[in-house]
Amino acid sequence: MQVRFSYAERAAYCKNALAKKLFLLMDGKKSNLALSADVTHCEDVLALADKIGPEICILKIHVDILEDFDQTFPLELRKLADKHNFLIFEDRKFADIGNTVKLQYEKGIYHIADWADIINAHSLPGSGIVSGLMEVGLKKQRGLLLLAEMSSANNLFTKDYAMQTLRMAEQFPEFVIGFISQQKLSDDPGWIYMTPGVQLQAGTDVLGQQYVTPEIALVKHQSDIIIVGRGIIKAEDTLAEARKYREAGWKAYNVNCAK
Ligand code: S5P
Repeated sequence: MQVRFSYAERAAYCKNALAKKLFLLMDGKKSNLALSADVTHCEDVLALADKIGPEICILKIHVDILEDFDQTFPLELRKLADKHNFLIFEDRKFADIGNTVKLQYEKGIYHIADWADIINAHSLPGSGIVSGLMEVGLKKQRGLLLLAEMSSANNLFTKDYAMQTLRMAEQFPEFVIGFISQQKLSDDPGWIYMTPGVQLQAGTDVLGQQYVTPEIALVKHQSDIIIVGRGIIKAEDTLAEARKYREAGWKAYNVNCAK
């Protein structure tokens, strides 16, 4: 089995300050769990953030599914992120030309750049998408993930697309922190891989989502962070369930970690 550097060691390879911070946060907090808080009211996101916050390294949201978004929401979320020491990831999946994504990131109702530590984007439109987002995010010390693969059935991603996405990321190491992917893509220890489509039992949902277990994602596929949504938020006891995922994630990380 391939031995890997610890998260703490990998911090030294990051060219982006936020990526470094995330690796050290994961190491210090002993968590490689990201919660996907896919609920549609602000108070429900905030309640999850307060309850599950101590267990996670990242809280991921879709701000555009909130029915009652107002400008106090990001401020409240930031307070909880500081209180519990996690990063905020807006799963916006930008996918347009550089000039448009720049506006979508900075302007509109949400002002995503003002509060999201991490955002993600498709590489499909070409490197202008990264340049556009970087014009806004770099000075605010934000980080970008590129989608190299997706978890959904019958998706159009290919191995070649993932490799070209990696090549694109390599052009912007000061802003791109890693990938949304199902597996590790490169031997450079500075990239962070986040894998969605994770539940304690492998399976599918009725709309084509495909789940692997934390062990498959982190040991077999050498990813770094498990992103878990309904596996936790639909549980009767969300905190107890989050703890199970956190434990499973940390145990899986330690299987092939060098330290
Ligand atoms: O390939 C992907 C990429 C993402 S970011 N597959 C995904 O499922 N996601 C997101 O992860 C998706 O938008 C959702 O917010 C979360 C998975 O949620 P779950 O409830 O299926 O765990």
